[in-house]
Amino acid sequence: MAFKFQGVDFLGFDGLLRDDERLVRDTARKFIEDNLVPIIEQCNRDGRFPRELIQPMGELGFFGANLHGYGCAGMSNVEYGLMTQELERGDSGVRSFVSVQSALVMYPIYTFGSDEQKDRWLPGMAKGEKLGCFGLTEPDFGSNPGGMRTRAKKDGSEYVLNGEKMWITSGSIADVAVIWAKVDDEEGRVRGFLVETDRPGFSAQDVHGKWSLRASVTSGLSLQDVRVPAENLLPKSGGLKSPLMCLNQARYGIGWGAIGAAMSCYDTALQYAKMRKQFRDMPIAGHQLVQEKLAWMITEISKAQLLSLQVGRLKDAGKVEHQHISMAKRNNVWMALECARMARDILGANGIADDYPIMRHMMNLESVKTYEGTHDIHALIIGESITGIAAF
Ligand code: TGC
Ligand code: FAD
Repeated sequence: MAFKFQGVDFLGFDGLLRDDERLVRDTARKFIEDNLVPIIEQCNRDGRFPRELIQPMGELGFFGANLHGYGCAGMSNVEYGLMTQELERGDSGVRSFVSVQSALVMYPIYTFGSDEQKDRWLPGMAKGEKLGCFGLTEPDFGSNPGGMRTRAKKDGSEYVLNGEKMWITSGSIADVAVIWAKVDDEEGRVRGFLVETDRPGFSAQDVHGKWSLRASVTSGLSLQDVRVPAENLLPKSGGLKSPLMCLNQARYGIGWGAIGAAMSCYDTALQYAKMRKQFRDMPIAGHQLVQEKLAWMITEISKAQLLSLQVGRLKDAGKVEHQHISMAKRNNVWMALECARMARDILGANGIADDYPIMRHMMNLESVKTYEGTHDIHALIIGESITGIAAF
């Protein structure tokens, strides 16, 4: 028996938001409540991504939401973050899908692409008619993408791509893959390529047996002598900095998204604790140790909200640094995972059942802690920014 979400605002956070920001948040909240919450537990059981939500999410402007033109909603970064918060309150896998489509595929086309590439892909992607994936990680290179082995070799008016990418969200459902490869003729400089997924030599195999992000498609990609016209190179991409710029966009959304997952766990635990009675016919919410857990959760959620809002305001002002985003991603995902574990504990045995969303969030957050830079890699990014010494 799941509870209806009551909203989480201890410090008057809503008062820090503008009307349009609250409107975006409330629209996304209602969409998730009406469309995802009723089906997500079954999707999770079945290991099924709810594709039926792609079109309505496109109609609401959820894809490429903080980009301008090409049919995108042109939201501010704070609005975009509040939207990802609500998506992840529903499920990290659905937020992942939107993050990849928006931050990891539309953003690089928008930022590094030619006018032709933008015209060809962005309007359809904004509507959800065309889907994308982002291939950076390889079987032997996760935290250290600079070691990648995928190669692109110029051959007349074409590039020939060879390599393997691993753990790629939306890999087998994408129409286009943004593939990061070292270019032989440019002394191994990393550049981005748009690879249509129906090209000969391209294949995607789904990863099965995941205990996390079960409502999200995760695939391995294989590129064997895949030929793309030279116009498929993202012309303004150059160096590892380019994919890392895309990661900043996605990590920013994850920082907010994790707050959503934490809110879902906290709100469930609070409502349960007020209802469940043990000893002296008293709700467990009346026991000091349970209150301490709830107090920890609401404190950490409130701090995370303020952190993400400040990072969002800096981003909207063009003043954000990638280490600020690392702090939000690292702290908020850790905080959400701790909330999930405490909330699970408060629900006792009921906490392990999918009648409640907690265990699903907990399992999802294990992936979120690892992808887009692990918790420890983000500690090293912050460490480098304050010491000037790279310790990777
Ligand atoms: P390093 O030498 O430090 O940097 C290379 C160049 O890039 C610059 N730079 C950045 N620029 C923009 N944003 C950032 N975040 C940047 N970080 C570094 C840097 O200044 C340098 O510029 P230049 O001009 O000197 O060339 O590179 P490194 O090889 O030492 O690696 C640094 C490190 C470890 C931080 C980086 O490789 C890293 O972030 N590793 C983690 C990998 C990762 O996050 N992968 C994510 C894959 S995608 C994914 O997980 C999708 S999940 C689905 C979903 O989002 O829901
Ligand atoms: P590793 O890099 O092998 O790290 C293993 C452990 O070693 C970690 O604890 C890490 O913190 C630690 N470690 C590594 N280096 C250091 C160091 N220098 N100092 C201290 N500790 C270190 N990638 C994509 O490109 N596109 C996607 O769409 C995508 N989607 C994903 C979806 C899911 C569900 C998952 C799980 C992953 C996805 N990824 C994707 C891959 C993800 O980005 C990588 O898993 C992540 O970057 C970590 O790489 P790794 O798994 O190889 O771990």
